[in-house]
Amino acid sequence: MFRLYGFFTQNSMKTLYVLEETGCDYEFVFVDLGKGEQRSESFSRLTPVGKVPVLEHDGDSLFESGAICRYVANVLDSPLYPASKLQRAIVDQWIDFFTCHLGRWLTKLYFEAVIKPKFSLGEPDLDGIKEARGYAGQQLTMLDGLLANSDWIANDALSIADLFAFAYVEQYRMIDLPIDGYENVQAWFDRIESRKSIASARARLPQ
Ligand SMILES: N[C@@H](CCC(=O)N[C@@H](CS)C(=O)NCC(=O)O)C(=O)O
Repeated sequence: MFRLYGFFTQNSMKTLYVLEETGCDYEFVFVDLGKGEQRSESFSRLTPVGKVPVLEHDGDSLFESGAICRYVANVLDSPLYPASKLQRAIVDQWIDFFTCHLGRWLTKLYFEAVIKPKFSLGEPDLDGIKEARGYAGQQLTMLDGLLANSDWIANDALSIADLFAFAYVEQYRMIDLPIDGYENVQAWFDRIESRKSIASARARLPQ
């Protein structure tokens, strides 16, 4: 059985969404970053980097949300990570894109709007916020164009790339960046959010 260690932020949510979507059996352990639980001795034994998410499986442990999502889908032979080499590379390309670009900017905005005030981490970085809003807007426009031609991000099928991207885009509600102006992104977002897996994953978090 899988055991996932995570928090309520985007990197953990990606992995929770993938686990739920596969329908597999797994245990979720909430690691409270606000209490510094990621620095505990027991957690440090699982990962050298002191960050969530971490997946334990068959006595081994893995960190990095992308590696975890791919591993889970791979082990379960899930169509969320297609077997075709090209289709797989297309899923990977979008995962990398979201990590390095749109997800990066949305996460910067989330950090400034939610994490900094919640954990008293200092004054807002106004230049950084302006830059992140600019790039996020450009990339949401690109994504809107892509989703005009397909319901899903890669290969015309739901994949880990959609769940990965969804975990970044859902931050829009907390960062004052409405997505209703991006009609196709909004429709894609609603399509994913209405899946049972999303509600089940969210229900795993402490309420
Ligand atoms: N690239 C990593 C990022 C992991 C990460 O930054 N996790 C944050 C929460 S979203 C964390 O554990 N922070 C706690 C810390 O750095 O002490 C991934 O995708 O898993």
